[in-house]
Parts: sequence; structure tokens; C-alpha cells
Amino acid sequence: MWKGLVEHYRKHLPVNDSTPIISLCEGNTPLIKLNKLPQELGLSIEWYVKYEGLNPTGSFKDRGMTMAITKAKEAGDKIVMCASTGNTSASAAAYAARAGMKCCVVIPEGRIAMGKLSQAMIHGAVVLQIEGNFDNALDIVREITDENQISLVNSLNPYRIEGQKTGAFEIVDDLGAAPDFHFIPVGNAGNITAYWKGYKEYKDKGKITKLPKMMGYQAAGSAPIVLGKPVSNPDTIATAIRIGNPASWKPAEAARDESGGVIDMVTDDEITDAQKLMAAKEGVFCEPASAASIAGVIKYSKKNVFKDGQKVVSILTGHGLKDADRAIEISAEPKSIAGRKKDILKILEQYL
Ligand code: AN7
Repeated sequence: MWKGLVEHYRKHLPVNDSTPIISLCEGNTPLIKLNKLPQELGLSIEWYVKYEGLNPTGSFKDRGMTMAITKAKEAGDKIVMCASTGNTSASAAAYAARAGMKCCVVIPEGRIAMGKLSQAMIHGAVVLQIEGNFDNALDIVREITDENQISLVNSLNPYRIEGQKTGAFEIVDDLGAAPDFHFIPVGNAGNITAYWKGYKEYKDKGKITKLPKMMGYQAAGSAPIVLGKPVSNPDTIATAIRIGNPASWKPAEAARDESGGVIDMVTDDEITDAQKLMAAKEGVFCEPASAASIAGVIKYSKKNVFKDGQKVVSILTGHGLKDADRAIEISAEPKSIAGRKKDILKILEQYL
């Protein structure tokens, strides 16, 4: 029985026999091989997506949160706190509930996808909306957690990175090797940092000989690392990565440079096209931010640098249902018809 990633990878994680592990059986997410998309794009790569939307709260944040909340519990903290574009707050609220702790989330008002907001609310977090953006929220939360006995559970918390590095372990355990390229959306840049740490640890332990190139993708309206300077008014439909001053900026650049990868950006249109392609051609529904890791492959493939048979992994960081409003906005409207058999058949004629 799968008991969660801390149990499974405990020898790689900072826990001991008396650590009270707080888990919702996260991790062990599927690595799905794409069938249609490579062909449609004329690519002869072996392309996989890691469907992190299948974690308990619907995003990769659960990997880090199981560790962060476990360590907060071990330290005897009663309250945890985070700033969030949505998924961190959903995950923190759920794991805090599981641990019997209070959670406080600070979010940018009106910029959180409804699914994520509903999660923080139903799990009983103190939900505080501020007028500013994520970066402003994180500044406030850092100050408060510095000055009080409250655990910060954003990815600045090193235990978050420890938990999230297990994503790299799972990919290697599934493929028997690291992929050639690892495509990943970049917001606050914790996840690219964590995956790179995971791959490097597996290499140090002799489990792999070769490391992947780390390929990070920001949204064009929120691309501080690409532009080389903070963006004061970040904007994108991919609200999860609407971040203008990433906390893990330096480690993300290190991952890029040490691996020989790139950090680039994709437009909202490219993100939307990629999200629709994944859903319609492969049956995998991811949220807009996640689709940046698909749009990234499409953009990069135009440079004609992929070699036949190379292994490419894209991390689909969150489930599409998180932002159902957006999916409805970009899809064909349901047709309203009279409920007669012949009206329905008339519409289906073209597919028969
Ligand atoms: C679906 O929830 O920052 O580069 O506060 O929700 O590690 O920040 C979310 C980020 C990618 C970017 N995809 O990851 C938050 C938050 C999804 C996300 C990212 C986020 P990082």
C-alpha cells in the first residue's frame, strides 16, 4: 500500500522514527506517455507528462507540504502561514487540517482560481485577501513568520524543497534514467529548484549517470528571470505563476546554468493553445500554468534541436479543474437544443 512520499523516500528525507508524518498519500503520480501530440507536431521524441494534478489537493504543492507540515508539527508549531497564488494555500489548508493545526493564507484579491479558493475555505483556513499581488503578500508573510512562532510554508521553507525533490526520484524510478530534457513552469521558482536537487542527489547516489537539461518556462507577462529584473505588475491568465519577483530566483538560475538548460517565456496564447491540445488530443486536463511546460516544448522544438528518440518530460503541476472557469472560457459553448432524438442525431451526423 502506498503510504505517501515521505514513507516511500524516507531515507532521502530529514525524518526519523519519532517524526509525526502528516500525509494524505501524496506522490506516486503517473508519468503518462503522449501518443498523439509528438506526431501532430512532427516530433520524434519520447514525450511524457507527469500528472501532478493527481495529488490529493490537485497540485504538486502536496509533495512539499507533507514535509513542511510534518516538520512544523514536529517542532510543536500551532499555526502555519503562506502567501499564495492559490495552490499553496489549498495544500497548506488541507495538510494543516490533517495535522490539527491552524492555517492562515494571504492571497491577492480576485486573482485566485475559484477551485483553489474553495479548497482553502472548506479546509477551514483563515483566508485573507489583500489588494496587492503575490509578491506583496509574500513580503508580509515573511515578516510575520520571522517575528512570531508561526511556520512559513512557502517554498522558502527548505522542507518544501525536500518534499518536492521526490518528483525527480519518481521520474527516474519510472524511466530507469533521467530524461534528456525536463520542462517545468516557473513561478516562485521553488519547483525547478527542487527537481534539480532531486536529480543531483540521485546522481550522487549512483542511480543515474546523466542529468537532464532543466527547461523552465515563465508566462510572458510575468517573466522576471527571462528579463533579468523583477516585474512590478506581473500579468497572465496563468494566475498560478503571476509572480514578479521569485523567491528562488538564484537557485533557478543555477539549475539552468549547471544543467545547460534555458529559462524562457511563453505567451498567454501559447499557454492556452497548449492547454487545449493536451486536453483534446491526449485526454489530460491541466491548469493554464501547467500548460507552460507543454507550450515550452512546442516553442523549443522550433529550434530543431531535439534529436530522435530523446526523452522529454513536462511537469503538469496542477489539475485543470482548479480553474474550471478558464476552461469554459476557452472552449466551445454547449449547444442548446430541443430535447428530441432527431435534433441530437442531426448534430452527430457529421461524426458518424
Ligand atoms: C500549478 O500556489 O506559487 O515555480 O502560491 O500553482 O515552484 O512557484 C504556485 C505556483 C506552477 C510555479 N504551476 O511553481 C502558489 C504558487 C502551478 C502552480 C507553479 C505554481 P514554483
